[in-house]
Amino acid sequence: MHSRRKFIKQSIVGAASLSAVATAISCDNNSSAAKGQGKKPIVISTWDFGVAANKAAWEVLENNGRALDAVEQGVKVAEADLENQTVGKGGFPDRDGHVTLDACIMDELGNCGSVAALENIAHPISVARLVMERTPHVMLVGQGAKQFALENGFQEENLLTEASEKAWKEWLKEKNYKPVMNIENKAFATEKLPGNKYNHDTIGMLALDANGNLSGACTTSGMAFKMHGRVGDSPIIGAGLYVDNEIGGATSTGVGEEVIRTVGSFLVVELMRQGYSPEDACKEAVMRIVKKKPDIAKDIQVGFLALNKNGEYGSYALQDGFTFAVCDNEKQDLIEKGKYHYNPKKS
Ligand code: SD4
Repeated sequence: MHSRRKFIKQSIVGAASLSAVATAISCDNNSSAAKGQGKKPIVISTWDFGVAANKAAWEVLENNGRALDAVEQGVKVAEADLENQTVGKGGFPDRDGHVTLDACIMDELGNCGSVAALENIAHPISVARLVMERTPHVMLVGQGAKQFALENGFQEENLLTEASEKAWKEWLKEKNYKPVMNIENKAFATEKLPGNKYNHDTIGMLALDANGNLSGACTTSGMAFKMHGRVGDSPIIGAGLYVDNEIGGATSTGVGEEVIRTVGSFLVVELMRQGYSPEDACKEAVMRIVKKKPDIAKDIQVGFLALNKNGEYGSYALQDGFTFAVCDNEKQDLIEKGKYHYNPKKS
């Protein structure tokens, strides 16, 4: 790894109706939002906490490891982070007080595995990988997923931390279920939403390894205080994650119901197959949501992140505030503010 001197670079990119302010925080003085694209290996992941996750993935990638191992190791960092209250252990519970986790993983051969509404198991992504590798199925849910995890050596543990229990008890006082936009981006949340209630967040990660193979992983505790049994887009192959080793991969974050309705990540990959750049493909997927549900689109966040077979990446979100982290040979701590977003309130 090269020197970790940090700098902040801001560039204004003019783009007619779109807000186009790119902010990059990087260890590389020469990097910019565009430079370094097209390199391999590379790993990208959603939100600021992607930086720490990318580091773990990078350790695998820089040692010529497989993208599949990289994404599993990477997102496990977010799953283990108790301060992260929307992924893995420490996640917010549903409205009945259960922490239920969703995750999926997909490799370069089109193999995939998934778990949904999994309770008491700290690393759902690793269970999802075992579903892929050790069963004839793609998806296990609820009790069945837990039984499978226990049979395969995972330990049962309490995932509800004191902090998340406290937040849930606070929420019970009003029982107001309204997703807050960009709650994952702490700077944005602190500035724009003082006293906010964290209520949604996911890590989606895509990696291209030195051999040119792609894999992806996605893991979350889903919407905070959701109905018991609710499953979002994150564990659903094609919605929260999709990888086609000939073309590229995509993942999503935000209000999962809208992503499921449009089969968002599959759509992004198929658009890249048609020649769209990663960013344009993400934009088209976001606009599909806007076209179908303009009223809902005003009040929610959905962000897509995509990486193509050439190592080029891009994102597009419904609202301002989406960020993602990038790590390759040139930049290891990069956080990019999603450059482009649709802002329904302004149109
Ligand atoms: C879900 N998509 O469960 C997830 C939540 C999320 O940023 O991504 N929040 O719907």
